[in-house]
Amino acid sequence: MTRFVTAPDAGAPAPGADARSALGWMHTARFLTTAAQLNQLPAVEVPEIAFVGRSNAGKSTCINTLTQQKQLAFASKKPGRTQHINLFSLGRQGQTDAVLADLPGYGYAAVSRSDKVRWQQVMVNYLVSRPSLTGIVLLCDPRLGLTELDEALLEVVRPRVEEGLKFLVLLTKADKLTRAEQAKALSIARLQAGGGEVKMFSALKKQGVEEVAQLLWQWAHPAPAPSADADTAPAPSPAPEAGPG
Ligand SMILES: Nc1nc2c(ncn2[C@@H]2O[C@H](COP(=O)(O)OP(=O)(O)OP(=O)(O)O)[C@@H](O)[C@H]2O)c(=O)[nH]1
Ligand SMILES: [Mg+2]
Repeated sequence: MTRFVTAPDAGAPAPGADARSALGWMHTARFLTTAAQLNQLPAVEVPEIAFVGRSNAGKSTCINTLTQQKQLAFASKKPGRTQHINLFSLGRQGQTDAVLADLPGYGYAAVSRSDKVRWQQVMVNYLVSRPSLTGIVLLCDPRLGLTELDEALLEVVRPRVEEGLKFLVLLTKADKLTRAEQAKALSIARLQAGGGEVKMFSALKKQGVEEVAQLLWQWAHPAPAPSADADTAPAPSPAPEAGPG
C-alpha cells in the first residue's frame, strides 16, 4: 500500500478564508496558457496547484465548478479531452497569487502505447521537477477507487509530499453514490492514502465545493511561519526629525 505524509493541520481553515471569500477568489480564475511539453510552460512565481488523475475522473469539471465558470477548462463525456497542461491564474484586481494546472488524464485505453508513455514521462517530470508546484489534487472516481496508476503517482510524489507538498485526494461524482457508499469509499481511500486528506466532491450537487475552495486558498496563502528572529528587538522606529538648531 502506498503511504504518504501530509501536514497534521492540513484541514484547518486559514484565518480569513471563509467560504465566501475563498469562492470569490476561485471565481477570479482566468486562462493563462496551454502547453504540450514541460519546457513550454512559463516559470511561475506563485503557488501552483495541479489537478491530476485518471482520464474522465472529472478534473476539468472540478476546476469549472470550483471557479464557478462553465467553460474555463475543457470538460467532456469523451475521455482524453484534455491533452495539454492548461494553466489558469487566480487573484483579485489582475494580480496573480496562485495558478491552477489542469492536466491530461492517464489510463485512457484508446490512446496508443507510445502516446501513453510520452504523457507519463511529461507528467512524472512535471510532478517531480516543477518548482512552483505547491499542491496536488488527485481526483478519483470512487466507483473505481485508487487504481494502480493512481498509486504509482502517489509513489512518484511521495518524496515531495514528505517535504511539504500539499496533497488532497478528491473522490468525484459523489452524486452517483448513496450516503452509505460515500462513507465506505471515504474510509477505503483514507486507508489507501495512508492518512492523507480525502474528501468527497460532486460537481452536479456542488458537494464539497466550499471546503475545497477554502483548502486551496489556505494552500496558496499559508500562515507565515514564525520568524527565526521573532524574539529579537523590533526594528527601530524612524529617527525623530532633528529639531532646529
Ligand atoms: N454525475 C457527475 N458527473 C461528473 C461529475 N464531474 C464530472 N462528471 C462527468 O464526467 C465526465 C468527465 O469529466 P471531465 O471533467 O472532462 O474529466 P477529466 O478528468 O478532465 O477527463 P480528461 O480530460 O479526459 O482527463 C464528463 O461527462 C462530466 O460531465 C460529477 O460530479 N458528477
Ligand atoms: Mg480534462
